[in-house]
Amino acid sequence: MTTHEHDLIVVGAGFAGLYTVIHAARAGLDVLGLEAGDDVGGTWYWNRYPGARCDVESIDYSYSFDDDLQREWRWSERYATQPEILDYLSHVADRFDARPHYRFGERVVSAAWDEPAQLWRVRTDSGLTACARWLIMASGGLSAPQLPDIPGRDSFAGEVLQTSAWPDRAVDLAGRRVAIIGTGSSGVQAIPLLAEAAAELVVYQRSANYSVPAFNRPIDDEEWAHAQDDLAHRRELSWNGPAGSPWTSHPVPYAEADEAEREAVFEESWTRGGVLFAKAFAQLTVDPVINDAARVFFERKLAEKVDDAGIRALLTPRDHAVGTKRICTDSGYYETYNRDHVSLVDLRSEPIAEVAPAGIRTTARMRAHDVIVYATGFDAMTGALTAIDIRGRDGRSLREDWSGFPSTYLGVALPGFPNLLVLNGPGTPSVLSNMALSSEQQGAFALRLVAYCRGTGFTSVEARADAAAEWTAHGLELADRTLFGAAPSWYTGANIDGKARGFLPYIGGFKTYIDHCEAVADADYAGFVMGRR
Ligand code: NA7
Repeated sequence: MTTHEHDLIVVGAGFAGLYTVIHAARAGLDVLGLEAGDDVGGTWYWNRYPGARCDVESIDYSYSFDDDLQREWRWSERYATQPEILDYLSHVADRFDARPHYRFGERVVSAAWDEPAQLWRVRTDSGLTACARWLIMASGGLSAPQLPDIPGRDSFAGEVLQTSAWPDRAVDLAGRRVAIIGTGSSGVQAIPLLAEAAAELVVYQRSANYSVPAFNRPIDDEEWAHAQDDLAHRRELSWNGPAGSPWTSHPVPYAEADEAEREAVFEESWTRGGVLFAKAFAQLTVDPVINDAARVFFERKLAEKVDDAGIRALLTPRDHAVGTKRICTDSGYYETYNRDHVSLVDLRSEPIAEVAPAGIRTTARMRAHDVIVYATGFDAMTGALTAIDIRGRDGRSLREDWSGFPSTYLGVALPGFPNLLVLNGPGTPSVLSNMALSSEQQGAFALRLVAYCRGTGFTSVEARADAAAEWTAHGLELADRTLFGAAPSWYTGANIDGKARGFLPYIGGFKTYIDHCEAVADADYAGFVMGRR
């Protein structure tokens, strides 16, 4: 039996996949979407833990491609919750009739390039097979969860929960002794709500992070009306900015500002909330002097929030400069440690020895728990792709290629893998940017390349190895000029044992990156090799 041949297979139904499927269908392509979840949403489908919210403002963290869509969807809060974002993506899927193109509950396990047929042959965990001329991986940068390999992990007799695979049902923590491992963005968002619900909460912290309050609030009608009037301008700033959002750093360089101005800038940036604190001054994540001033400011704020000096010391980041791990955006995180039933375990001084049926044993003592929550992060940017057996030309394995540092051209194309396009992959600025706009840019770039090849009669296209090497070296060189490389973060692969180290995202800025992509496309895809069969 011959398998139906699609023009395009898109893997993933998050922001990037959904955009791409909608626009491929609009362009008249026969597109098949494959998604492991049972519905659209991507990150926002899986990460249903209490407190899950986006750390980019809701007005910015939404598609810009359709003006009616922008105007009809009314965000209720400054930072949208996971359920609201999931509702939004579901609305988008309905509005643009995306679901009929998808097969849900299909996790792709392998994909192989068939050179004679000029097709990708894809298989899922249910045994479904499909083929298409083009394969677009929109499988997410933070979608391969990592569970730490702790001795006895599976022996725990109580309930095990994971922020990145939170059950789609009410979880009743009343009267229960809860442990949480991990204090990144997910842990920091969940901890205040877990503390609210549980009889006791023990937080197991390996590294302290910088967290800045969200100053979240409902968007009232006046603010909404103003944002609507300003939307075109706001979008223009976002598309032309360094991070896909309308906010920029203070225009006066730190060195030229006096003490009072510096203080005012940090204060204003702090009260604007969240990740933007890392952008208070340009060069904050480049110049150690500015960074240290931000650290001092942060530590003063921390002192106002946490009563106990010992806990405060443990909550003070020691292993990285401000903003070089993603700043967490919280609602009442530090204040939670003032509650009597919440305690903090410092894994630097007492590492976990084992998980036992009754709880967690550190090198210092045993603590009994009814529930353990893992908020231990992801094999970021590469993990979703290396989980799949992807074979390019002559059986070349992506997994083997990426056992070293991934070489990509513009983050989108890989030498040796014709007609495979990766969205928001390593070598793109996506995880440092507003993922909604980034996903539009990535999807549009990929579809433009597909249209170019179809229009010119090329049946294959792939990145030249030298172009990929040059792009990758350029990205690493830019990162070397910043303080990011020294931080043991998921940006550098440091959170995964044995992963090749190196700064994975492109740090040159969102607009600069778009300009690179446009220049390449305008030059008939310089750096790509086209083929015809
Ligand atoms: P993160 O930011 O990678 O945080 C994971 C946390 O889990 C972090 O505190 C880790 O400590 C901790 N962790 C990981 N492995 C272990 C082990 N073995 N023992 C103890 N603690 C561990 O993931 P998130 O889900 O919170 O956020 C990911 C991104 O999503 C975030 O940056 C936003 O962009 C949205 P570590 O710091 O490595 O010492």
